[in-house]
Amino acid sequence: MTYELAIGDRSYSSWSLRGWLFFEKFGIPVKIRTCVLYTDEVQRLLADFAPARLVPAVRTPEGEVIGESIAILETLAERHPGAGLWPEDAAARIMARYMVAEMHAGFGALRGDCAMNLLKSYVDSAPSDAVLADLARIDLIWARARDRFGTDGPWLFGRYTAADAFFAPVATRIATYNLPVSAVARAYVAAHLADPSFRRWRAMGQAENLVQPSYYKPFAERPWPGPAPLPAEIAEGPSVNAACPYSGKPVTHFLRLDGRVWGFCNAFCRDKTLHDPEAWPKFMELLRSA
Ligand SMILES: N[C@@H](CCC(=O)N[C@@H](CS)C(=O)NCC(=O)O)C(=O)O
Repeated sequence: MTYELAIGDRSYSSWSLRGWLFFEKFGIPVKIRTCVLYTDEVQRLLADFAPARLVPAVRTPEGEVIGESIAILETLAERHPGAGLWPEDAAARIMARYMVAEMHAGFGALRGDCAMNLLKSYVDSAPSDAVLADLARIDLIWARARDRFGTDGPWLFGRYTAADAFFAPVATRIATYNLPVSAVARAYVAAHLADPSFRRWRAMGQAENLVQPSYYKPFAERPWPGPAPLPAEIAEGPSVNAACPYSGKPVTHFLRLDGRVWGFCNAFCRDKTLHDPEAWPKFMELLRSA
């Protein structure tokens, strides 16, 4: 038995991203269960996580259910004290908890006006004064954490902590809505976009290929502001490899990269790789060794 984590669409569900990062970044094994937001799937999935009414929701190996991302974080931190979800330093931990709580309760204008959408990036999103005020506050608390505790790494407290997981969807909003922030904040946003775990999440969202019209805005678009993926395309077999790099099962779905064809055991594994090959260590190992 392991943890189970209920999430929504990876391209749009900012709270699901936070919940997933708690497991992914801190090496806690988890089984992911997905639903499509704004469909019957949400309540069908959450029936197994009663009384949770939103994603993310977690079921512990013993069967206890946790909703609310901040409660999920505190429970994981208590149960996995060596995983490093919070900073080791007591003063840094106070600041991290403060920032996470403020994020959980606040920044309503930014969250409301700039819904997370990892499939789009805009030239100019004409932010309101309320959004600009949220950004000024975010800039201030990010700078305070970075100046005081974050000098030995790219993250708020140096190494990656749960506070970074909490602000990951804010970083994506700043990037995709091209919002004005300081140079220090821009560097922190770039660290999120380049993070391999985040890149895997985004590639899986692209593979899900779901459209939630209310998350699309009528602004001029620009290319994705994060690292450009290696150029792969869907192809026909046969492939260099007979076994899927992820499952070891026989290959049935194919892509072309570097002039060669590579196989996977299902469409989702092919497509998540297609969208960002470099984000997948097992695939890159195969590519380099073949
Ligand atoms: N306060 C919650 C927010 C969770 C939340 O708003 N989840 C959204 C998706 S990002 C949801 O479940 N929406 C489904 C619905 O409203 O039916 C948390 O911290 O986890």
